[in-house]
Amino acid sequence: METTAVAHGQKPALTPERKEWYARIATKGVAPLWEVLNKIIPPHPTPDTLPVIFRYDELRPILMEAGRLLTAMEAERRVLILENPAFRGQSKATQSLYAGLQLIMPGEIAPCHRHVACALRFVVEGTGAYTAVEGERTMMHPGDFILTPSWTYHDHGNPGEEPVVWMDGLDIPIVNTFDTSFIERYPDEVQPHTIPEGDAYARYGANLLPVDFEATRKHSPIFNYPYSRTRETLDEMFRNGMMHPCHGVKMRYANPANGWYPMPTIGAFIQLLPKGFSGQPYRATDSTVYSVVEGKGRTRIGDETFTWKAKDIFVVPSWAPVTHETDGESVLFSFSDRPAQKTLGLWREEAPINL
Ligand code: GTQ
Repeated sequence: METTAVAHGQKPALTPERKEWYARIATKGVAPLWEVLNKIIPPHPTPDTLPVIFRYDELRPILMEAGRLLTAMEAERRVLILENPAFRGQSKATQSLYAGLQLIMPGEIAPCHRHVACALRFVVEGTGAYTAVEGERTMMHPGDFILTPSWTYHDHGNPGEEPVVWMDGLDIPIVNTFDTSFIERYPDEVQPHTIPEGDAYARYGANLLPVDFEATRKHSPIFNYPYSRTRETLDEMFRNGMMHPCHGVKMRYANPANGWYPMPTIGAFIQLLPKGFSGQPYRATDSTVYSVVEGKGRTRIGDETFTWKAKDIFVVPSWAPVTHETDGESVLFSFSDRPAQKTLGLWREEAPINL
């Protein structure tokens, strides 16, 4: 038999004899690992996810047209899916996460349902709408971070006077990877409003827990993390000198019952970048969706630079070097599958990158 000396990690040469054998065994439904080993187990992540920016100035008029085209009731959810160009038609912002921009017009409701996929909402524009989760309503304000945990009944409504828009983040691709998706419609359009507004936040959001509380669920008992509180924290941490060379002042949203992320599959973050910030490059294995809350700046992702302003949304793929710069003081919200990766022992980061 003919053999050739090959460097470790190189594919064996494709001889006519081998080629003939590969073709023959393919008919039996098997394939040689050595032809694909480097592709399926690459030396570092080679994500299909592409860096991309969605400019709100371009999307807002389209979203408002959708507001005239059909009702929230007809649509069930009136959402523009933010498609990663690498996954056209697959409803993915990254390999593992879905993102969308949802609109609810004054007087509308989006009917009640529950699904295995969990959702987060990050409010982009408008006030006067609410989300209800398991009997409690919360009014939505720009910058609020709201949870819809797995299999919890939820509906949205807008008794106010302005259109309200938020970014949805769901773990749909993760749930579908496991083939574990279910959805159930509530018998009525709106679920009964049985718990006073603000109850969850009062109960779990003040560094107190009810005396007999036990953390039996996988998600946070808080379902609205209001921007007013988050923003104060960022300011105070900045005044107190918190400053990471890559991230500025960066905090993660926490589940107060166990210190972990708010939901088991999706983690969320908020960071303040001061005026004139020029960060060091950073990378991590969790592809991340960013929503610009305030300010103006630029983010370099791999070899590309994206200029952003408030309400824009951009995507950073796994392991791509990312560097932020600002013109004015800026705040970035972001979400990723980091808790899922950490739970499975997969997550890695490099900060700053040793180039
Ligand atoms: O608000 O329940 O963007 O079920 C996609 C699926 C939002 C929602 C989405 C959903 C929802």
